[in-house]
Amino acid sequence: MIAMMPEFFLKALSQKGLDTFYGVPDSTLKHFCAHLSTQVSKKQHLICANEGAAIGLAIGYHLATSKIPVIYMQNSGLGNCVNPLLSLGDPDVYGIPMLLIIGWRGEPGKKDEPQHKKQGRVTLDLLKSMEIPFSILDGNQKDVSIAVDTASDWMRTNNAPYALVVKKGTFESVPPLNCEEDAHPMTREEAIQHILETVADDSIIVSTTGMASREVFELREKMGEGHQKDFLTVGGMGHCSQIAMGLAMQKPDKQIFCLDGDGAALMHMGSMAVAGTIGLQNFNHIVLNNGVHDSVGGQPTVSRAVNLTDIATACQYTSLGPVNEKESLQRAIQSAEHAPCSSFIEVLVRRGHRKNLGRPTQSPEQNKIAFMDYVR
Ligand SMILES: Cc1ncc(C[n+]2csc(CCOP(=O)(O)OP(=O)(O)O)c2C)c(N)n1
Repeated sequence: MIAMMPEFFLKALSQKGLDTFYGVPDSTLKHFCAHLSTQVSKKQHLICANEGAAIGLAIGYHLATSKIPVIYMQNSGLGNCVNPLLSLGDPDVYGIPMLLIIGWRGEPGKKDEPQHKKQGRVTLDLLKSMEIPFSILDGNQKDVSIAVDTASDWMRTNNAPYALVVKKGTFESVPPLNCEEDAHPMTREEAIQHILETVADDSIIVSTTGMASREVFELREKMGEGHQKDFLTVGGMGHCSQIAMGLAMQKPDKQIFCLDGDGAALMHMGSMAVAGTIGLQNFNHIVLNNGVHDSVGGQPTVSRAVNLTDIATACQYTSLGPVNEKESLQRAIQSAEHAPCSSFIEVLVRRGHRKNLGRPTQSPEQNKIAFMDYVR
């Protein structure tokens, strides 16, 4: 398959007046996202908390300017925006023209991870049932220009959304994002290793979507341990704290540790308010804050500009951080185990991951069965 330069696509869009972007990053779109971050001003490109929020911002933009916004996402994010698309953007309601750029993970016939299979298989049908017309993009520049023209005409005539579904490998690589380096001593993987080594032996781990869960899996292998104490939240980004809380409510005698990402925690931050106020002595929420969406290309989140620890305190958690090195992390974990209510540890870590990081060799179903056996 030929790949196209992100620059070509950006130009094709801007020739149609499509020059303002909202979205949540995705690995299929990471080269396009990197290009946006360097070529488009901050006023015209915002990385959003979740895909539904991106639709909201896009609607506000259209109301203010009459122009057509662009929203990018991974196909797993479609679920987050079904409601605002159908109950606001749809021509049966307000009729808001907007262009969705959707990275197609799990395309049928292509090898991908279990969490992407069904989502990939139903992506086009999902759009069809939502009555959102679409074109499929690969790196063929001629087809891309035609698709952008078709989308633009359709959105303007019908005042309604149109989608471009982007295949893996569509974009030529561009240099990775050059974020300012920070000096925190631990990587996310090192922090996870310290956590696994410090928590009481019978503790339960619920880890977030992306590299963190892959690291938990590989670390257990390295430590010669089984995987039965870990629930890997391979999909459902942003919901791992609620899975952990659901477990904590039913298993008061076990300490539950949620290993969250900053992007994931921000994605559904309302859950922190519920988890904090409910006050569970065995619920421990750890956010591994690297300031970026490391798993899909390192695009920045706003987590270093807000104070997650203060937010947690305001949500009634016992906050035991922030910490950024082994000893203070270990001390915080020990205090968390004795805290009378929900506890929160923000761990500031360096961005990045091992290049040879593998993927779980157990299926999600095997993970679930072993985990449920253990929890019982
Ligand atoms: C709803 C949804 N949107 C987007 C994605 C793609 N995605 C997978 S991991 C990830 C980044 C997670 O960032 P963070 O929680 O900060 O963890 P990090 O990768 O930095 O460890 C994204 C955006 C997804 N899986 N689900």
